[in-house]
Amino acid sequence: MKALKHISISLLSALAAACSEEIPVVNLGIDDSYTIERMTKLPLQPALTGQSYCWRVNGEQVSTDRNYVFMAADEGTYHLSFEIIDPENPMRFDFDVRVVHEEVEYSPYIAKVYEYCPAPGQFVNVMPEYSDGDTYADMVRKAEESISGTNDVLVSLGGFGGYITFGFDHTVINIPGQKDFRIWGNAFNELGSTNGGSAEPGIVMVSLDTNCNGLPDDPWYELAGSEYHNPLTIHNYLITYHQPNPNREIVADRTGALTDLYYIPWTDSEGQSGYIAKNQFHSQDYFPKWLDSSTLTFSGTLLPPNAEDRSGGRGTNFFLASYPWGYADNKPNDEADLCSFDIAWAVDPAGTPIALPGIDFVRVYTGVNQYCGWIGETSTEITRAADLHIQ
Ligand SMILES: [Ca+2]
Ligand SMILES: [Ca+2]
Ligand SMILES: [Ca+2]
Repeated sequence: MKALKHISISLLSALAAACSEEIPVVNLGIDDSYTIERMTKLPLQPALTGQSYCWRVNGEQVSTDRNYVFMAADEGTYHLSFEIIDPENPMRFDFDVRVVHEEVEYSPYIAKVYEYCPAPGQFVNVMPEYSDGDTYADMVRKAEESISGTNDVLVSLGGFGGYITFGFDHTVINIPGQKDFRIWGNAFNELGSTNGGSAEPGIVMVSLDTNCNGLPDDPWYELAGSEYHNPLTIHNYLITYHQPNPNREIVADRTGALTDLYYIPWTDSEGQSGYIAKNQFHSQDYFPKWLDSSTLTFSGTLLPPNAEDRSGGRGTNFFLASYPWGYADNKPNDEADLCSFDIAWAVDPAGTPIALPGIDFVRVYTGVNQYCGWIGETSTEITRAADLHIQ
């Protein structure tokens, strides 16, 4: 009995010794192979550390960070390698990722609206419509009903800074050398013009769900459009709108088109101040009614004014010129290429281009702070967006 027990223990020890030669003591935390659907993220987080790192896909270096998120637009098998460069413990690990077609077909159009935060404006509380008792969540849902799929209902972002954040049912892959997604608005060219008439340019920002939690809480990057380096463009601009003062004197302009000139006051980071007036065409409240704060602050890149008063200063005929490229609600929808965006235009807050493999979230905000007489404040509108890589 005693001898038998001794033999068993020796056998176990021998087995354990044999196993330890084949299985590494510390697990790298990366599998030998993966299968994922196209246009989804595979977060790879090795458990081992070293001096520096190198990730390769099919032999081409793609990252030197410790963690890497793999994604691909095309189906097929991809050969990945991860290398730890270290004088003490260097290592290299090769593995395959099989990218397959999605089980449930993707939609190219907006699947979800995450945020709807318009600045005050003449179409706020109307597009989408606010009903008594609506909460912020109700307004986000209404915005989503307006612009998701092919619903094509205008959502207004109000004056400068007002924004909307949306996403798709998959990750939009940044295909090199190609535009990646398109946004529809309601810009149009004045008869006989090819460069605008009613262009209300909105800045477009993108974000990758780096922490893979499904929420837009990751770094944001501006897509640098044609005016990004224009010396008249103001970066890190900030504006604060104030609730109307109930004791203000109601003053109309001499045409009667503007019924309340000193309706919503604003102040900005340039030391300027002004008002969003109320006009006779839109008599509802212009400050978002689901908010109970007394002020509303937005920041971002301020584009130079694009409006020209062609009525000789009477404020009755404004021409809103379109910028060459890179803005939403800036070119007519039938100019598909100029309504489309390349993720490769992304820059970090210092203006340095950043290479994003793909994006999960898009944010659009009104990019000008401009008041145009009887047509009111300039506000970006959108109706739809699509991933150009899903046919
Ligand atoms: Ca691209
Ligand atoms: Ca996130
Ligand atoms: Ca518009």
